[in-house]
Amino acid sequence: MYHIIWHKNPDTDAILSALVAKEYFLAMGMDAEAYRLGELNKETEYLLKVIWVEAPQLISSLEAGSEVVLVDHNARGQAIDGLENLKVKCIIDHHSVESLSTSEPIQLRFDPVCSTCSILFLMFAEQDLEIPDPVAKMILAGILSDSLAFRSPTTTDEDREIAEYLAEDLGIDDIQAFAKAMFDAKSDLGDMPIRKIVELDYKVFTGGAKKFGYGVMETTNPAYALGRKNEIITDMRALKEETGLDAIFFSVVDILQEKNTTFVVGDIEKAAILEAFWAETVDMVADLGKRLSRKKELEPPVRAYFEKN
Ligand SMILES: [Mn+2]
Repeated sequence: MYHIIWHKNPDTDAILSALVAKEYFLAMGMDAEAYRLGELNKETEYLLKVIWVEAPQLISSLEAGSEVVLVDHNARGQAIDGLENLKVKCIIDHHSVESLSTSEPIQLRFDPVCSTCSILFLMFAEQDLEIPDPVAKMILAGILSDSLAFRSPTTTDEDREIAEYLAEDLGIDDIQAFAKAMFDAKSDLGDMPIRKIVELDYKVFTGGAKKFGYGVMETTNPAYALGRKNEIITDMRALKEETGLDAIFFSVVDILQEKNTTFVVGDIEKAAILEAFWAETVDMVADLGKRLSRKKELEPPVRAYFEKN
């Protein structure tokens, strides 16, 4: 039985791609179940409600020797604890590969598309499998979420074609309106505790000998984060200290205006931001212009900086 799991701090694409992968493996005649390793974000919660899909069972670990499929990640640091005791059977992902070693031959499916959901669409299509409506909706939502409705430079023509094909099939006339409702759900944070905000979409990376955390808040309401700037910065410093990081970053990405405002907590971060993006920090804030994608535009220059410094 395949246990399909995603990374820690999962985003919508991670969760939906796990649910879609489960349907794929079931359609292929295998036994599969999707599991969740953490809490759902507001966008995903909204989508599961709209699509009428149940959230997967919450787990924190799996029995040693369990067969697992990793979706939307491949780095050990982002995977479930105890991965070394599990049997990885398959990885379906669209992120860069830092290092990958397995003791047994496995199935790998990587494509440089905007979302893992796009890859799963291709897998369904290649096998001539029918895609039920809820699955089509999950794939569409995964694409729109990861690509910020085609605004992110990670978007390829293929992603756009898949999304348009699915939307037409589902009778969704206005893709942007469908996406806007998702983004608004994601932006509605209320009085969420500050640590949850910092870790909303947060990953830890390695550059040379340095470890850095990078959180992103994609939102249609940037004023919310800017209004809680001091609290967020205080908590980023605490998180950096608690987890022994060399640096920590947090970008507020205004989806609709396509604008990146990044919080800069100290001198190391300030130097990194200056050299990686040629951006000055004023009052602990740097304007990173139209950079929307952590994967393509934010993390690589910062990693390159730390590889040299
Ligand atoms: Mn993804």
